[in-house]
Amino acid sequence: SKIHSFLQQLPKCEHHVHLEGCLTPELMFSLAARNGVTLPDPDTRPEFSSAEALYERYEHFTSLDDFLSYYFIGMSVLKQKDDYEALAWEYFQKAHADGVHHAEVFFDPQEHINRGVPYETVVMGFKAGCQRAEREYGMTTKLILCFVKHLPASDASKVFDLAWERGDFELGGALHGIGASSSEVGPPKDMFKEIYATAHSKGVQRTAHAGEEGDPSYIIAALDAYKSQRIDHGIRLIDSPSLMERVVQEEILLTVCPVSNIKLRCFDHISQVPIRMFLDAGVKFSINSDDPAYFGGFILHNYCAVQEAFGLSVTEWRTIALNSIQGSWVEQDRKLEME
Ligand code: ES4
Ligand code: ZN
Repeated sequence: SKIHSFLQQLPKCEHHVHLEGCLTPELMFSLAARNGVTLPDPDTRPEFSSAEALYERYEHFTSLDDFLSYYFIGMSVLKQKDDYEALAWEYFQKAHADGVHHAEVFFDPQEHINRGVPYETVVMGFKAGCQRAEREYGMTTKLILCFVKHLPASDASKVFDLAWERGDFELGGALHGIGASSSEVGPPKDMFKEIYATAHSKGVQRTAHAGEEGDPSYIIAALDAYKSQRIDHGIRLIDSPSLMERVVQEEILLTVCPVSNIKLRCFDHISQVPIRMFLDAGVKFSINSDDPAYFGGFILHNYCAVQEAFGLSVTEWRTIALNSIQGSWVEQDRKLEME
């Protein structure tokens, strides 16, 4: 349709996609076979009997933690540098087809390290995928190291120190920032406070998942304890008008993932995602895919779902696209090129 092609052509930036969340059941089964990784037994877990059965199960996530239990099993098939490169490359091909010009992508090194995959293997593989996208598509890419809240903060510290000592956060290094993700309600809201303070003092860019399932106090913790420059999700801002005002004043970018919010039951329908409210209040946000292989669609699917529910004007779409360019962690020249 006409609007679909307008949204496809609009130069888009993606700020919230987990590379491990791009692992399709097809690639999962093929890597499991190749690497000799045992997935759950189909006799006791029938959803692991085929790609079709997994897709069917993905239609019925009950919560963030229910989804995460599949996400962390899925990524256990990743072993070799080539696996990481192939996964990233699959994502970039889809993103390019959807009209993404610049992508900032998350990955969870702690999980891979705990399974015995060296940090270097993970980063080198993902980086090779990024470089191929830059070479073949002229896309710009940034890798964001994500800490996971269900594992000890001391593990996260070790990964940060290792990355820092390798020079990965330096200009021209593999990494461009840090994030925090996985379970929200449960772990302490400020569990990575020391790491974020160190990152801040070293000039490392900072974002954090907050206000997805958790109340606005999680967003306050990300802003105050982490000095986070962006908030990933942030949808529970709808419960605190004063905090929403602060986010507007401080020009914090929210990376919103509408389809993810429906699949993980944060809202019943896309029309309840506060797109209209954020536009009217002047909250800056980008629209993103989160875990596209698990939620049934990449970034353009999210743009189209928002259009179907809200019927935004061309001007409003240009504002969203412009805010997402300006909120990107990329050089000024590149921003001007995309505008
Ligand atoms: C995630 Cl949707 C979501 N929320 C929090 N952490 C995550 N990791 C991967 N997807
Ligand atoms: Zn996420």
